[in-house]
Amino acid sequence: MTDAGTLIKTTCPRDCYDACGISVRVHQGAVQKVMGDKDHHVSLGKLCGKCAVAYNGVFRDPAQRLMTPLRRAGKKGTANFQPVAWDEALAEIAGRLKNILAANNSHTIYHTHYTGTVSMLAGVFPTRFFNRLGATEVDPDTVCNKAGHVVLADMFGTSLSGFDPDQLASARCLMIWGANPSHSAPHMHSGWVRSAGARLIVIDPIAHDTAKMADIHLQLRPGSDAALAFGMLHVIKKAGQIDHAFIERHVLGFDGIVAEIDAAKPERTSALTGVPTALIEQAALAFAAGPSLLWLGQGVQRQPRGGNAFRAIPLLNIATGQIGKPGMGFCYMNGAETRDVDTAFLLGNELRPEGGSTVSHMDLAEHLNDTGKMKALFTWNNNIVASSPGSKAIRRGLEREDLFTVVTDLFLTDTAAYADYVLPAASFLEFDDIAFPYFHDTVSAQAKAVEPLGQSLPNQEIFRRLAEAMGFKEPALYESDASLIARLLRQTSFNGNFDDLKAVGTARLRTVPRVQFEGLRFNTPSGRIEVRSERLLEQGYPAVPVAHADKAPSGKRLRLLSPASEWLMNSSYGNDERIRVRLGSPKVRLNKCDAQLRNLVQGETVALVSEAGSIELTVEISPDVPEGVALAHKGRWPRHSGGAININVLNPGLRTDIANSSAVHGIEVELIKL
Ligand SMILES: Nc1nc2c(c(=O)[nH]1)N[C@H]1C(S)=C(S)[C@@H](COP(=O)(O)OP(=O)(O)OC[C@H]3O[C@@H](n4cnc5c(=O)[nH]c(N)nc54)[C@H](O)[C@@H]3O)O[C@H]1N2
Ligand SMILES: Nc1nc2c(c(=O)[nH]1)N[C@H]1C(S)=C(S)[C@@H](COP(=O)(O)OP(=O)(O)OC[C@H]3O[C@@H](n4cnc5c(=O)[nH]c(N)nc54)[C@H](O)[C@@H]3O)O[C@H]1N2
Ligand SMILES: [Mo]
Repeated sequence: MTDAGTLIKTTCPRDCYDACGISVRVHQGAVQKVMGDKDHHVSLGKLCGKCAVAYNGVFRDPAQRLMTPLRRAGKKGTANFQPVAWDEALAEIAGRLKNILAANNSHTIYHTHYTGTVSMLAGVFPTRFFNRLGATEVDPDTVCNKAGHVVLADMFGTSLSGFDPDQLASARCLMIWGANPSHSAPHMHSGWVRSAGARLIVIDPIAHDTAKMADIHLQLRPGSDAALAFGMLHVIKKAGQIDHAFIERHVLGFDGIVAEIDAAKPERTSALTGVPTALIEQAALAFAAGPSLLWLGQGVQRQPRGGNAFRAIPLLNIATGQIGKPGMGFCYMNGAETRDVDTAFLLGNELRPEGGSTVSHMDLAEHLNDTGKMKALFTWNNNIVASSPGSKAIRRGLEREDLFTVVTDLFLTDTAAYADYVLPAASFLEFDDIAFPYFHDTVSAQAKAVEPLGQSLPNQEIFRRLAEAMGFKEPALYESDASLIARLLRQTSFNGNFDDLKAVGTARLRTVPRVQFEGLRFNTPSGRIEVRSERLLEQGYPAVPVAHADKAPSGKRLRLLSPASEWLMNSSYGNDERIRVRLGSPKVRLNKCDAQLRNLVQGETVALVSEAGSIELTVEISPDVPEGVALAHKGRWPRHSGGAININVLNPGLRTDIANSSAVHGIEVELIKL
């Protein structure tokens, strides 16, 4: 207790590497302030700018939050709703769903969900309900990082067991490839990245703030990563730094790439990537000298050949034997498995009928517009009008009068505006949950600080009640929060119950940093790292990675990159007034040569046009953006962006070579002076 109230420790459950510890000051049942937890090893008492604003702004604002269930009372998309009681809303929704089930059409019920919240219960438990329904799932990872997951799992047996960040103390080089921690992991950027004195190499088309503090920044052309990786392997081979003994024992199919490595001479690599030969050599030798850590970003695999790029980049660890020892390894993401936790029980896959289907987010717009395929749509933890490709076609589909749509969210998003029913979700400050951060191997409590605002309910409770309204009998649909939390926590090495975890907020589960792939056992068919993949070959892909670089855009087109914004969390916070002031008008950032070529000046409005649509943005000339690239960060709310559209109006649903996943950073645009 302090004078001003009680402090409650909890955890930020946004889709972010940092997973900050939070301290909530509560007085007389109301939140007074949401702050960083000073005891937390990442947040160290400070939230990032966007969360500090939004958690003390829109997240607690009854005028912005959904307070009751809503039923549509006007044309779809006009956000004309009437409040309705929970029981009534759930009974009516259940009635509509039962009609579909009675006609044996459960697969025409679709649901989309993603990482609006990444806590375990609110993020995963509702899938039990949809599995029981037999609904078609829009595969969540396809809008984000699936290509990377599929490729790493194929090669190493898992994509979810990366280096332990605490290994940085033993490393002499940290290479960040296609991630922008200064936006997407702000505490890692300001703390961890430079904390141990390791040499920093950043590989990114944009000179973002993390790249600016690097010792070496390789500012390559978008989509040229595989060529760059092979060019670096060439340098490493020439310097005699290939670890043949490691390859002999632990790698399958390395022979298959040797000719490609030999051909990837520095001059050729430089021509393909735009990176000067001297920098390629410096970076390659610094990495090979080791011990080195490689952070594989999600941005780099969001490219048309992102799967191939993700097969090529970790070859640097493989070729130099930098796996399975302290200070070495790569990290895409650390799943709960690095804490020995199996979260699969949360999904309820056993409830799913034989042959239950999934589709990619890249096909969502098409399915939405097909009256035979989709008859009902549920969207939870996901704002498809803002975040998914083909936003114009998505809106057209959502306008269908015959489509039954239910959205659950904290806010009346652009997507929710189309719903037949909107169900108000409680925020993370309002219920207990557990989080497994995807960078550090910790376990964190999300602790209820206050009662849910208005009539809002946690996701898990919404879907329990809907299961009841459906008359479903399976006990798994009704498992309590306490039971789910206990089953997760029990699997970890944390010594205590949920109350004990709440007392500390976040528990660090080891005293000695974990070594990635310790013992060098790989869960692949051969038990080795599989550079050559029979499975991918069977699916029609090259057996081994190739030194590919995308062609530069033709004519006067530019490559559009739309990565994470500093002030938004995907589309979350886009409705917070103070955030909107910080964002200003929607911008496109350009190199001055590209601006001059098009006769454009700072501050003028320009139309960006792709095959999918067009959008008007304000020009900002920036030395951080290389020639040939247009940079416009993701996540604005269409409704608050002038023309009621955001950058995804330009996205035709471009997909990766492998895994049918988003290649949103591969879009080409023309700039038209207005
Ligand atoms: N152009 C472009 N588009 C992109 C990307 C890109 O790089 N460029 N990146 C893609 C990526 S990586 C991702 S992950 C997707 C993310 O896209 P989305 O999944 O849409 O992500 P968010 O906007 O963070 O969250 C969605 C919604 O969840 C809601 N929410 C938060 N907590 C809860 C809760 O407890 N319950 C419920 N019911 N709702 C909640 C939020 O209010 C928000 O409206 O966007 C993709 N879109
Ligand atoms: N502030 C904030 N933080 C976030 C999010 C957010 O929206 N805002 N989103 C969260 C989510 S869902 C995710 S998935 C992560 C994503 O976070 P990151 O892994 O950092 O991914 P992105 O933001 O998509 O892009 C990162 C970088 O990839 C670069 N890039 C694009 N194309 C290429 C290429 O061809 N080669 C190389 N080498 N680099 C390329 C971009 O220039 C960008 O700087 O961030 C999470 N954190
Ligand atoms: Mo993502």
